[in-house]
Amino acid sequence: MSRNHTRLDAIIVGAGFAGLYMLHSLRALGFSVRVLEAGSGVGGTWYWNRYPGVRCDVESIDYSYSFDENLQQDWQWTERYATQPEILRYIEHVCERFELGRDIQLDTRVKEARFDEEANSWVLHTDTGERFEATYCIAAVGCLSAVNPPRFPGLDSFEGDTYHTARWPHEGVDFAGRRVAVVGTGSTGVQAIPLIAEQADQLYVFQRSPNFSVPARNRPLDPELQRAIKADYAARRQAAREAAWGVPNDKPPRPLEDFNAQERVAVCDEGWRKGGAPGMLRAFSDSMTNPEANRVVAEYVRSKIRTTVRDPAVAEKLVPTDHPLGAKRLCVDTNYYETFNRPNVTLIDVASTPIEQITPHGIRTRDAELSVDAIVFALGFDAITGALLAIDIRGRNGASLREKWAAGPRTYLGLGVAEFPNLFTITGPGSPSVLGNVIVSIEQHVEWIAACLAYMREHGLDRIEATTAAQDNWVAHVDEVARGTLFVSAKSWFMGANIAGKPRTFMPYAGGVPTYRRICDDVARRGYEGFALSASGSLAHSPV
Ligand code: NA7
Repeated sequence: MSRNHTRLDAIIVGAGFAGLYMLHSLRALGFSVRVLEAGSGVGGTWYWNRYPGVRCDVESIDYSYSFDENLQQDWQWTERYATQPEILRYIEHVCERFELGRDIQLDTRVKEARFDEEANSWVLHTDTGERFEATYCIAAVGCLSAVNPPRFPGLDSFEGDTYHTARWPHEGVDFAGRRVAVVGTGSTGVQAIPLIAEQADQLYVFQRSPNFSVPARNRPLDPELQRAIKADYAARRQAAREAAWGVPNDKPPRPLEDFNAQERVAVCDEGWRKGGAPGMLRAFSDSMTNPEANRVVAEYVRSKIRTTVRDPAVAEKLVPTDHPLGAKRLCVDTNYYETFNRPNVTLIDVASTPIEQITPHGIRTRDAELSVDAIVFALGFDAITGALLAIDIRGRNGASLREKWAAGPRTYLGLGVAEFPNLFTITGPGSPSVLGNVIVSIEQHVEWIAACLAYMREHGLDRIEATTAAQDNWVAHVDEVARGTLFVSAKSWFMGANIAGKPRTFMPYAGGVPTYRRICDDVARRGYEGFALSASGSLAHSPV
């Protein structure tokens, strides 16, 4: 059989953390699988994002696979928060260690996926002109992989260099002696700006809205600490699975009302000193549900910005006032606010002086034209649904996923979609996904899907589809849970608010990772309740 006419058990789209573990799991169960990956290497978001300062904002000891004891014992992380090159080395190591490469086809972008009811299979067409067929299609396309491109008028006329942080040149960029603009101050901009400022002659930071950022307090990972964690890694992993956002708690947070005014400051001080997002986000157990608890933490961070940035006018522009802390993903930085004390850094408030035009020599705002040699766009992603909807996905009776989701994504558990049989999404909308440590969520989804396919095979079944009723209930539940939190009060990418025309709906499941896991496990235990399972009668296809 030629490789482009192979009928497989499953095709996985994407070779990031999710796709790789899915491949490993299904292969171990004896399924025939192939991964199709658009990039020229594995790693997903860690393959594409190579901008200066890029590192994970979850501690490396937790942001890694837990499925293999030898792997987690052997791999040595060097820093508290791993850099992109280190994470990519880790992913490549996993690939080699489990010999995943032979089932991965790189440089292959899936353009179209169509469910053939009669054959009970997904037929995928790629930009390489190939056609693939499989009983199951598993989308492991990533929540942060569809780039939000710059759409400024005049962009094409710019005579200098432009870069998007999520499509960074592999050979790196030298900004020495150059005048540089960075547009965007989300997690990416916040990581890149301090390093670009150190190199560039002059740096202009174009900020549309300020974000909260907390110090990472990154440092080399103490070998003793790493040894101690590894001595009982299983316990740490279990603690991560049981923590609301997939990151183990040092101690369970308590609600604001448990503390007097002085103690509240001490709790914030402790989080700030420790560094990283969890210390501030979970300063109080009700930080994301009680506006007053959130205000206490937000006010604390605002005061830190004001004391760090020497020019009060600049400080005020950097202080976020339009959203609760954490309602937009909390940034984690190294010297971000300090960077605005440098003489070669200027903050441009795009909210009051919007970018009107990119000119051949720079950027013109309503107030001025700034000449620059390079523009770095750190504009983020069409998050959570963008990469999936970039594929023309057609389910039963030609149903189009784009059309079905025109008013916002609708899934059952973020795993399945009604009218799209045998399609699974890893960390899809309606699952906790990006709210916390995504690796914990990925592992949970992969293990659930693998167990589901094994169950189906065991029971002579080969078709699974979420029922519309189960999906409707889940969508309503996801919405209801979100409305009980402060997440819905920010114009965030969680809400689709960063992309013009995208429906505004809170996409992740905010009920916490352990609750969600329990629900998924219960669904499986009850024979995949909410899914319709059947045998198509076409089980006897030829093995590959
Ligand atoms: P984000 O968090 O979406 O940040 C994008 C930034 O770009 C943000 O400051 C935006 O301002 C800004 N932006 C977007 N469009 C424009 C236009 N047209 N003009 C000016 N500024 C603009 O993406 P990141 O890549 O930083 O981070 C994404 C996630 O990756 C992060 O949360 C981590 O989980 C990893 P806005 O705030 O929308 O006003």
